[in-house]
Amino acid sequence: MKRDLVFLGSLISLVFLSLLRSGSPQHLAEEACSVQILVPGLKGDAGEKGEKGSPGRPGRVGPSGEKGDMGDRGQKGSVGRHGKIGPIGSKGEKGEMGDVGPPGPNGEPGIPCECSQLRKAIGEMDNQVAQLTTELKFIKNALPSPAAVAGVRETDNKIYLLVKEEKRYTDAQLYCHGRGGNLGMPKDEASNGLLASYINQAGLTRVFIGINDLEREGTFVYSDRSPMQTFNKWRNGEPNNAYDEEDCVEMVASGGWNDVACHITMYFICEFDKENV
Ligand code: GN1
Ligand code: CA
Ligand code: CA
Repeated sequence: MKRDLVFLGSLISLVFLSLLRSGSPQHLAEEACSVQILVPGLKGDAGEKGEKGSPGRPGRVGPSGEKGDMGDRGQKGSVGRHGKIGPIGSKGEKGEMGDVGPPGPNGEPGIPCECSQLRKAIGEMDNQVAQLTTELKFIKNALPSPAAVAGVRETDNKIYLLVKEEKRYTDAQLYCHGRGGNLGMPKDEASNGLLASYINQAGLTRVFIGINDLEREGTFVYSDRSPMQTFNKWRNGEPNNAYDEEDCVEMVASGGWNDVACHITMYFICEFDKENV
């Protein structure tokens, strides 16, 4: 601003001076009056020192300082807040079976079946079983069968059959074997007593039983080839292999055993395992 004023002043001075040189004095005087006070006055003397000004504005922010040394380690903080719940863990092993629960409620009533035919068939079968039972009882206890069967005797696991047909030992054994059994083989006191009773009740004195020493003289075996055990019912003095030809065995009414010739004929007793019948 100040510079602009100085420039304006100088310009006016130049105009004034050029007018002074080119015009007449009279004309000059008129022109000088028309310019008047457009030119500033001369610079005054320096004034007295002013009072101290108010504080200036804050300076600009200086550059960042250098990084200082690391401070001492702070004190341990207080316990933090409870953390978030972690992710779901893996599946555990199968547990043991629990106790049996209480019984459930009763089910809905079933649909009535059309069982009349079934019931009828069952009824008929019941009748047949009853009839057969009666007939079997009759055969067992009253009449001899066409095969001259005089009833049977049973233990828990055996059936004994007295066959009133006179046969040689080997034929008697074949007869029993052909029906799935053997000649009777008393192997203990109980079965021996049962056979003796059977013979007595039939009014007989002797029958073939399944014991022989056909293969080796003096070595008696059962007809199923099983060896003699400690149990035996030899009569006194038996076996004596009389006439040097006695390789088969009979049971007499007392239940005692005697070796006899195999070629003679007599009645015999077969035995059957119940599980094979
Ligand atoms: C004798 O006595 P008896 O017939 O019942 C014999 C038996 C013979 C049998 C041959 C004690 O018996 O050993 O096997 O004849 N008994 C005696 O028929 O010698
Ligand atoms: Ca003999
Ligand atoms: Ca004898």
